[in-house]
Amino acid sequence: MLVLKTAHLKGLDQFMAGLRQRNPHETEFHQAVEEVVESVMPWYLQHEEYRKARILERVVEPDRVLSFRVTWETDDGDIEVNRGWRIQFNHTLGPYKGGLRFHPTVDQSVLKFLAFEQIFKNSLTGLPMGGAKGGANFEPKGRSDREVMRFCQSFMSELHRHIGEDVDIPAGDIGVGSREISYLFAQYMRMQNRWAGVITGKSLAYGGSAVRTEATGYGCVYFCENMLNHVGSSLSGKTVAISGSGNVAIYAAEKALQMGAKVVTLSDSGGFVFIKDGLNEAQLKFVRQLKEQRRGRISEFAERYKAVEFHPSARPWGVNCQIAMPCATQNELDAKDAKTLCGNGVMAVSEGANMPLTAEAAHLFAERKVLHAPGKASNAGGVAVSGLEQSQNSQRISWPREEVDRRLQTIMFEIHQQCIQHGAEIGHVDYVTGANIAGFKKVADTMLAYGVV
Ligand code: NDP
Ligand code: 2IT
Repeated sequence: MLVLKTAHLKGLDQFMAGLRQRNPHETEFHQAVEEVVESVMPWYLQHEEYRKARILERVVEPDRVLSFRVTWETDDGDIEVNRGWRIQFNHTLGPYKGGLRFHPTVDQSVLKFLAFEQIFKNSLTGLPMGGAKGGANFEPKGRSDREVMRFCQSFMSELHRHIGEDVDIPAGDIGVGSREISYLFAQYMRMQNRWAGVITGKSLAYGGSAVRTEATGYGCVYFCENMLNHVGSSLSGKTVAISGSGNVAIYAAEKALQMGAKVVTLSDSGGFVFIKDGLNEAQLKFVRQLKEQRRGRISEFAERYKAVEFHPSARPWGVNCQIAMPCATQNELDAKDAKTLCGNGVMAVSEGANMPLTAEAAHLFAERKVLHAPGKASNAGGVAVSGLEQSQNSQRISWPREEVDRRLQTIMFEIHQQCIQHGAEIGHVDYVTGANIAGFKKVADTMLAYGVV
């Protein structure tokens, strides 16, 4: 585990005090920065060239923060006003790239944390992509398709002037799936009068990539399998607790089943379901239709199957499992949950969501030497296949499913190798440190090469 010496702690404290002062109230952003900086500080302080160039100070300052009003009309003719953002954080390694999130909890702090994480995640994929994120404090739940369409059209009426296939390429995230991507893309074409590979996560019919829908969940499972293989184990026969039941959770569950694991939980903001005998194919199909087509609640899954228990207003981390995959949202697994999981003998935690662990939970897993993959490594499969979608769009071709899946597996394997290279300790791999240093180093070296910009 990472042990910080006095000089490192002093450096970290000073740095974080300045960051907090410059960005008051942005607690999620502080948390994401601190996780990266505490990992890289010992290594950073050994490299005078980075210190002299003030790489850390520069990399935590976004290139630009765009904030705009989104006005739209409900089916009843009422006028609604939301706030939209695009944070173009860092384009050192390529055009800005990152998803859009529509959720009532979205604010500047949440999007800055996500865009900051995205810089290093995208760096780890090895593809030429900078870091960005955007979204709105819009609640799509309970809205009709037409309301969501009008919201997306209004959102894109402003966003279109800030993005482009070689400038900034958004994609989906929480609350932004295939329906929203289609509305957003159509409005971009209408405003610009041209087709461009300016959004990823498109449907196959109009330029999407095979496996993009599945990529984040599949990638999270591939990464977990790499961690387990490295210690002479595998997912086959293991009990897995998954949170969430959206895009990432569903395809993590599907791949885990294919690899012979037993998936015992799924959840949504209403609670979690416990599937004692393990999720089967028919049940997974039911959940997929429930969530993707009917936009229903996970409690309806328990209503349909007698053997499935619903636990309202609770999180799944109390169940017995060897593997945990948090795939819902940030800070959804705290120190108490981490203790419970350790008490139940958890071996590995593979993050499908972005920053799903509180800092205390992450520290606890590090102390107990649990294999813990941070999202910037284990959920990078989604943006990686987005990068592959861009490549296919540029060439005006579509690769077959097998080809994209093979490339995804290779990318996840190579991210795992980079984590080992920078995070190996005697008898253990610190994946958080490994991912942070590997992701950071490439950005820092390129910033040095660019000079003072
Ligand atoms: P979806 O909108 O498809 O699903 C989100 C899931 O998380 C739903 O089950 C939702 O429940 C639950 N959830 C969301 N917010 C909360 C909350 N505040 N409390 C409890 N449950 C919540 O999103 P995705 O599956 O795409 O995203 C899930 C996570 O994965 C996010 O952290 C995202 O940033 C990350 N991610 C996504 C990628 C992608 O390609 N989509 C790529 C990499 C990371 P409910 O429906 O009740 O709100
Ligand atoms: O958090 C993420 O990596 C995503 N939401 C996917 C971003 C993308 O551009 O595909």
